[in-house]
Amino acid sequence: MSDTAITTATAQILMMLRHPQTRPVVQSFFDPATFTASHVVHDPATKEAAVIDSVLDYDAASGRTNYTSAQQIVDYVKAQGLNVVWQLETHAHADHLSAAPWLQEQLGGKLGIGADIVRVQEVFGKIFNAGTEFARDGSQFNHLFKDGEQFKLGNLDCIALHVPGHTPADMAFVIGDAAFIGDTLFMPDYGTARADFPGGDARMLYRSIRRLLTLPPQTRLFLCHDYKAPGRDTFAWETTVGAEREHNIHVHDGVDEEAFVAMRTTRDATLDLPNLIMPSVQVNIRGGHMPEPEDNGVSYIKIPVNRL
Ligand SMILES: N[C@@H](CCC(=O)N[C@@H](CS)C(=O)NCC(=O)O)C(=O)O
Ligand SMILES: [Fe+2]
Repeated sequence: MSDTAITTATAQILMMLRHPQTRPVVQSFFDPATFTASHVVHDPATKEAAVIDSVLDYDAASGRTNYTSAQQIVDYVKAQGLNVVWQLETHAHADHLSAAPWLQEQLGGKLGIGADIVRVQEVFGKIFNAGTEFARDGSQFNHLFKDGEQFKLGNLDCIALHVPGHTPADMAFVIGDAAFIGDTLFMPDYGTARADFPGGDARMLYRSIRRLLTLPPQTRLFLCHDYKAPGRDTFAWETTVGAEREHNIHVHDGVDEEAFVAMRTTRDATLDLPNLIMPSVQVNIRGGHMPEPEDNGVSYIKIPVNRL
């Protein structure tokens, strides 16, 4: 992983902090069914916006989708008069379906994800025994981000960082002084993401997290999930680098790699798989599209028996 990318992100954030009027505006939407926080971030000067980690509601018993959560994003974007230029995924989520294709129809924006999604497609393509019609080249997305790639949101400087560990393809998107870090760190009192999904790696996760924690301490961090830590009554999805370095129960300053890996591996062995892992993975590796309909016009979600 390149340290130049982090140095560039740090310099950009420091510049942003000197000019607070150029700080992005962030509105988050929390889905209590999957504990997912989606974010809409925009440049107040130009109204260019990105939607990050949207949720398509899915009822597992009936196999039915609906757009209640995604509609809240559409309503907000329209009320604010925003111009959506990106639909970003921090990773191929294993716990909720992405609403990106539907949101693209409603609002526009290019669909972007980390370049290593091809590795995730390879792993899950095998697990779900997908046919040759399932391309494992990331072509379901409009843009594949590389580590250290710079881009703009209106006047705001942005940089994409590869932060693997939870999955091989996780990205963090630094937009002005705000970093959307997906499933790496959670709130300081809850800790970190699991690293036991196929292709996950606790050691890699530790290194990605330590890399994120070299961003300036004031950097605003926006998380993808919150499960409420014991003793906390409300959901929360925003913190700072400084707060994580001081208080994160799994990786505060001073916790070394071996201690983290031992803790994460032990904890992961106790966790059930997410309720929606089967539909989520099959849909999200296809850029949020359902598997190809069969000859009766219906799409089916598979369940591999005794495999995961
Ligand atoms: N009960 C939740 C669990 C979801 C889950 O496993 N979340 C992942 C992120 S996709 C995680 O990292 N959890 C960390 C942990 O609980 O330690 C569900 O069924 O959706
Ligand atoms: Fe996740």
